[in-house]
Amino acid sequence: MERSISPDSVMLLKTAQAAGVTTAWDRYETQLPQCGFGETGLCCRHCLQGPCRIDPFEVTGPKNGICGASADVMVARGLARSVAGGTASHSAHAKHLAHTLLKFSRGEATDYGIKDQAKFYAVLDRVGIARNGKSDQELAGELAQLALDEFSEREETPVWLKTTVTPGRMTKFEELGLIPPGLDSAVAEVMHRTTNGVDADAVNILLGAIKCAIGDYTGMYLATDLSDILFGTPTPVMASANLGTLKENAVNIAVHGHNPVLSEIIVAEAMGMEQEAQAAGASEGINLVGICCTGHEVMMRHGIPTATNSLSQELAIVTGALDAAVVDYQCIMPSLPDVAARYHTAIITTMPIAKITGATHVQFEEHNAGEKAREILRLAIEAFKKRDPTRVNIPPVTNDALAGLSAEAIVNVLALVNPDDPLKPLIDNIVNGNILGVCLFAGCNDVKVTQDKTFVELVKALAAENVLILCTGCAAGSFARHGLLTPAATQKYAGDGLKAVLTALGQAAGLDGPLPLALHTGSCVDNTRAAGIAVALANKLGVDISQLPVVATAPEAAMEKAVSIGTWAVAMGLPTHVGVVPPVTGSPVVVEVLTKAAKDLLGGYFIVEPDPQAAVAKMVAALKERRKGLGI
Ligand code: NFS
Ligand code: SF4
Repeated sequence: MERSISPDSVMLLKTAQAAGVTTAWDRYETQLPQCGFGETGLCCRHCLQGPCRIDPFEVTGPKNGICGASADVMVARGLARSVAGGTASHSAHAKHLAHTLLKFSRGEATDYGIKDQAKFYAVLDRVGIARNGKSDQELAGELAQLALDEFSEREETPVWLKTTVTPGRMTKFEELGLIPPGLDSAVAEVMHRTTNGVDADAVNILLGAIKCAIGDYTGMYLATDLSDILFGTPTPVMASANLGTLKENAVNIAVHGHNPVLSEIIVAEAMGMEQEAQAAGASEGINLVGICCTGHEVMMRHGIPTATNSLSQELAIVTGALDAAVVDYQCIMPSLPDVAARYHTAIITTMPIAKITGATHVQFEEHNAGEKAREILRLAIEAFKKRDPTRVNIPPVTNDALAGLSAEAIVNVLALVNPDDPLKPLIDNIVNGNILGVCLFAGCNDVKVTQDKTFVELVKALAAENVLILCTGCAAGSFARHGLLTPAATQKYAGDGLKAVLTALGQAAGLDGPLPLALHTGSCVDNTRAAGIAVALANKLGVDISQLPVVATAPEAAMEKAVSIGTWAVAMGLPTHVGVVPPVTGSPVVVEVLTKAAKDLLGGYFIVEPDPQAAVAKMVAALKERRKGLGI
């Protein structure tokens, strides 16, 4: 199998091989063949009597675990725990922002502030905090406290859930008992009910997983709100992508991970340290680039280039030009210090819960954020001095990438066409068929499939069918690397109807050409921005999200976070495609519930389809079915 179709990855994989550097792709090969029990979800280690495994064919091997768990129960429990893992990650990210806001309100985090007052007030209004002449600092404290209350068990529906979904969804969630008891409680409940001897009904376990995923949605919405308040709501910005954004004559620093609490301060402090970098011999000063979602956070807000994605993060080091990778948490390969040991790159961990043996740890805290950021930047400059120029091998590949299309930014562009009723142009074009429907691209790259191949094939085919594309996280990174976040891509690949709409919007926005083929709406936690647009459309039309011609896809999903997002997309009522088969095929009941019964229950359901052409056909059919339901 081809490892990647991303030209910079392809080139650096050869470099890595020649240098004897091992990457995720090599390690994947050492794992083959992967265990069939695990692949089908039929292994369990939830108690010390295990590991237990079940014969997927139930021929000669065991039909049950030692405790009696059936294949259906084992698979459902495993999937539920993945959802809990994803939810815990997003929720921790959200909680971190709430703590930052709280510290700001107490005057303990002076490097932070309210960057976007309009969004701050809009969120206060939405969550029901009256301003009553209180200072922003006081209000920030109240908002942070309300946010933190969302995490613990309480009797009320989480505020960020009930104020952000359609009335129809809320009724549905209430009827089905799917209101999470609190965001951390939702995770704890899944861990409890999936331990030995608790929930032994696969359907009930899956409902528990869906409830937890709705908690995941809630935490993600909260995270995006607080990020926008603290760091600004993104507006359209021209940036660039690929590993060619590293510069030979600069101190190259990658911010990598997820939370803008750290990366925003690094961005702010880097400006003041240009001279130090130049004094060290870097004529172009400091060059910041992003990897993974923290990269998208700073790309959306500052136009910082996105260098690469999770799967190919090691290759940034293999350029020989990366002086430091500053990481916070999530999707950071434990292998980074091993690869870096072959070069001069400093791997700098910053979070107490995310240290890596062999890395340099600089504990980052909000109360001395600026000082710590400068310390980190100095480590990068020191590392630059050790760079071996003969090993620098930056692939000559860069692409333009328009980013910054938050929900607010999209509405602002639409308002240029119709100031009184911004959503109307979008609705009109969906009704008249210029736009067949909307597809949200999300999720990771996965070493099991050729990097970017499914992403690129799907987006081109869907755009040709006049599907409006939104994208986030590694999906957006993939499109950026292939020049698909550009007006030129719209000219080349969009169907006539979609092209006309994107051109009209591009002109209204004062662009030279159309809006990009895919609208970059943010990092993975920002998937709720797309949900927000869908909710606004549904509310305006007086229907539920489950009736809208909107689908989601994670064609190369890898992480637990992608599983929890996919699950809440289904809960929100979206047909949700996954291109990598999740470990559920060992259970006929789980497969049936996720791909069929969910449709009757929630309107959303999973479409598992590794073949890109077949996946496009299924997503287009789902959009057409929805259009028919609406009579358009
Ligand atoms: Ni999302 Fe962002 Fe990427 Fe996957 Fe990881 S970086 S949070 S989980 S790999 S899309
Ligand atoms: Fe085996 Fe049951 Fe223990 Fe899982 S919980 S390891 S199936 S005995």
